Amino acid sequence: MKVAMTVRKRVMIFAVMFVASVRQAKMTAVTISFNWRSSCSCRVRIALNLKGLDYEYTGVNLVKGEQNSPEFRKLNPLGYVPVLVDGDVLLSDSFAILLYLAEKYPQHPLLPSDLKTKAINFQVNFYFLSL
Ligand SMILES: N[C@@H](CCC(=O)N[C@@H](CS)C(=O)NCC(=O)O)C(=O)O
Repeated sequence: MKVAMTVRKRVMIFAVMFVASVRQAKMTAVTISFNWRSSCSCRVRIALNLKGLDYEYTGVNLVKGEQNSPEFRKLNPLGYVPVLVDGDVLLSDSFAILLYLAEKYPQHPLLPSDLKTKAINFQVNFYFLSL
């Protein structure tokens, strides 16, 4: 019962953050290719919005298999969203993108400055990525 409540709470938090990120979407130099159902894509968009960065996004319809198109495979040969293009930087993998954004755009930090707390944050991230 306690576990079910925790999952429900996590889903609610995720839903609220997703709605907030969609509402704040703007146009700019940073481009992200994503799918609206992809949680990996959503967390990158949440980070872009938390940092107040303008960005342009391109939808990739995973159900229609657009991730397998030759055009998209040029961006990510593995065929996964999200993909971020920032100038001459082309990155895939949401965590790599988050770490890049954290360092390139230091405003509104995504990570705590305290090393111990930051390490715990990495631990939680890697744990969920390995599920
Ligand atoms: N480790 C990658 C995983 C990316 C990933 O699994 N993306 C899924 C959507 S959540 C995808 O693009 N799947 C393509 C497919 O299923 O063909 C990340 O964090 O970005």
